[in-house]
Amino acid sequence: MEKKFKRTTVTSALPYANGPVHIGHLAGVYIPADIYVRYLRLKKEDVLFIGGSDEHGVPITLRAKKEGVNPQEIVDHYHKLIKDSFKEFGISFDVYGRTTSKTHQELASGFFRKLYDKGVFVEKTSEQYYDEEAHQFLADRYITGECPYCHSQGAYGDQCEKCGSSLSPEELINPKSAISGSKPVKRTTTHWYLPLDKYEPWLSKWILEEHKEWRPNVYGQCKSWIDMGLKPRAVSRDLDWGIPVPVEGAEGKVLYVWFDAPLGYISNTKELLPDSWEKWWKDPETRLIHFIGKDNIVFHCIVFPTMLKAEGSYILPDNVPANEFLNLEGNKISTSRNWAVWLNEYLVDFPGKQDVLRYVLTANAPETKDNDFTWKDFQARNNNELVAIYGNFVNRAVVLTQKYFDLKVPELGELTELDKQAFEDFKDIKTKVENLLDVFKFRDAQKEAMNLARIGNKYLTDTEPWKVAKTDMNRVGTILNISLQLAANLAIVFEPFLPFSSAKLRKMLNMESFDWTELGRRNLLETGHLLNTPELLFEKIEDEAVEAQVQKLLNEKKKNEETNYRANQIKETVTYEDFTKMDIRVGKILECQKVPKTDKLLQFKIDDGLEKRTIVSGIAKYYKPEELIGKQVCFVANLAPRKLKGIVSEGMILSAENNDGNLAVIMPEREVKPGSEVK
Ligand code: B3M
Ligand code: ZN
Repeated sequence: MEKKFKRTTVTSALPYANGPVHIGHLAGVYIPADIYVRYLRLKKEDVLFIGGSDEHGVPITLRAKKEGVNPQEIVDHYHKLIKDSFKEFGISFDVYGRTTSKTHQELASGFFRKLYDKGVFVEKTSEQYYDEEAHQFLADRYITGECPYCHSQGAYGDQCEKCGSSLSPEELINPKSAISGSKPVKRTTTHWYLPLDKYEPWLSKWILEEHKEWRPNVYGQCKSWIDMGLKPRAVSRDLDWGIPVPVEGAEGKVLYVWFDAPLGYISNTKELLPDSWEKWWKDPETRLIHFIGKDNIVFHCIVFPTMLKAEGSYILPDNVPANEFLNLEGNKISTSRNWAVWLNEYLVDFPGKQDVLRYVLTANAPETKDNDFTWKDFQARNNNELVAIYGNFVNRAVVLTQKYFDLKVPELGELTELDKQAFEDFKDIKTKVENLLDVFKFRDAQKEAMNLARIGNKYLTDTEPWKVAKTDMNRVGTILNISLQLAANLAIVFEPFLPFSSAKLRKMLNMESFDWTELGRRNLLETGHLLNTPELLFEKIEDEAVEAQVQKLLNEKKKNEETNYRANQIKETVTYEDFTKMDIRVGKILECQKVPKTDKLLQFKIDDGLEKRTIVSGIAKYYKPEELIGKQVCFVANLAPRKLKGIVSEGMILSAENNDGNLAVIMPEREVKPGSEVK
């Protein structure tokens, strides 16, 4: 890649300090960012790697409430835990800060004030839910109720976690305050909005025309946001945890967490370099790269750049290599259901095996689509790749050198065709890996590194030095010299990916200095150079170890099912009169089709005995339309009509919900007349 930049600022998303980090975080954000930064450092480029904890936001206050402590205690605890986990996994931040720091409070507050003084914000008064018992406005997350799509209880005002629909608090059926449990009322409140709509022409040009090279998932998401039309976004909230809005009369209001969090990248830089931070953020010759997960794309590609642009003195991101999600054993990783592999627990169960996880997560990185982590794959990649290829090759080369040459690098003699081929095979390794890393293709780049080990392994198998040793020691010397050169190349090329193993290998090879520019060279180790005693780079992972992990997850699943079941307690008693208010009837399904652009909804035409009525139901995941046509079902006939995705639904089809969330539609045991009452 042509070098038009003097330095690179690399940021990785600031995790919320309300829980430990898991493999999804590592795979999605921190490992790719770390590989990239280590690569640039090896190339002796000027780079700064910024991380930190996101310590504001509603999830943190909710957690604090649940545990009966104040938010500061929560973030203090998790900030340390997260920071330590990253360190253990070799995520090589130059700084790992926090958004409750004084530097950050000042910077974020000053940034807001500057936009305010420039007249960037639009001030708007609107009606929002207010909890009269707790005397406070309710953020979207603080309101729960029934999901209008899948009808599960406990959906949040911004999202239903059961069916994944994004919601606004107004859509919830029977909204309740998560703080006091009372029914919220509407009250007016004033907030400041970032007018994204005004910046739309600029955003459209900057992203859609000038950044066509962004990953298709990132570009595509931006395009669809812009195509849908951008709306002003509130950048303040009525909350008591956060950075106070620095405007007179704004008591009780704080900066929206997504306004302050990305500014944390800047304040953490300032924390590290109080005098020279600006060149990392304001010099046009600095390149800015944000590593994030796909759920953060809109904030990093649209909201934050708009803030920076509006402020006027900052550079904008050059690239935002966002990853898709990593699933675990076929299911979405979930903190609340404890469906995750937590880094702190992994380290207890697999001490010293940080590189194995790094390797597997990169080999399986969700770069272009969601991917799945399974313990079987983890074991297979360790045993069949790290141990059998990389480790085995290095071990054979060093052990044979110890055996035949007292750990001294032997002399290179005359070359055979096999030798020349081996040199030929690895001479392009540098260009190959660079071309991939420069465009953020980490899994392919790691594959190339592993290929180098494959080349070495094959070379030793083809040349069989242990047999040649019976007749020709000079020839053995040549073979081992070439093998050791290959091993030295492996130590360099794997450094960004597997830093712990590379350090071990360099120690074994007694390589004091190493440099990316030397990659591909055939004389990294001089003849006569003394190696250290061999050590195994990797060890086999036995079945029992991974079976224990799978069992741990299965136990978790069972616990979840039990809690779900218990959580579904019997509702309050109702009178017979109340019950008779419900008009439940049998209808016959005449037509059924998927509602376009949703994956949950089916639209039905039902013969209700009198006429055809339309009902929309969130069961598309469980039934194909053709399975239901002609069937008789039970439905609530007197439910007030509701609009779902623009279609008026006149009733609700009844189904039973299994522990695992699967639905089964209720059907009469034998055919009855459409319109028959259910009582
Ligand atoms: N804390 C959301 C998340 O952890 C948020 C990222 C902030 S990056 C500035 O997904
Ligand atoms: Zn739902």
